[in-house]
Amino acid sequence: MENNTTWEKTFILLKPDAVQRALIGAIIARFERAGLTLTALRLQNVSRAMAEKHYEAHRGKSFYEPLLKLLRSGPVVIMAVEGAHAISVVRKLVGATEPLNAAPGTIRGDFCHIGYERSRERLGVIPNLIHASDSPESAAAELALWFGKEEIAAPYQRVDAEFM
Ligand code: IDP
Ligand code: MG
Repeated sequence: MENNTTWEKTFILLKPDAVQRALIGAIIARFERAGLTLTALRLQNVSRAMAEKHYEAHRGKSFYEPLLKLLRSGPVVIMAVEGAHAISVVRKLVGATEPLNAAPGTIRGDFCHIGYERSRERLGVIPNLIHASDSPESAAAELALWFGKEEIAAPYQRVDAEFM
């Protein structure tokens, strides 16, 4: 809606563990509650090619193949949101990568608690419910990867925008 340096657009993906645990509504509510504006939303399955493109930066790591498998183990929910400092606000709400160490009050800290050590004994990757872009560059690339321009809603303003 706004066009200035503090207004950001970012990409969020609810992983199959979030969808299968029926946490979609509870998680989206946190982003709405924080003042972010939802501009695109879709539930879909993920092809191998999309999973590879999305996690290109992790190719070659020990958890890469298990990560792709986890991402493709059921439908995901993808979202575009925008707001003041949206990229860092979303990362703050998501919490640390390892749920065992994610602060209470964050999505990962409230809804999952698995640690790296246990994940190695089980899936080989840490199921942590959600992905969110971590920089302006990754947000732009991930929004373009997952959504066509016509899939992003026309700008609209929240009624409480004045205070956000
Ligand atoms: P992020 O999701 O917090 O941005 P990234 O470092 O981008 O974390 O890693 C992508 C995903 O790969 C994580 O969300 C997690 O599911 C998995 N992952 C990352 N590092 C490890 C690890 O050391 N062991 C197991 N899984 C990992
Ligand atoms: Mg990441």
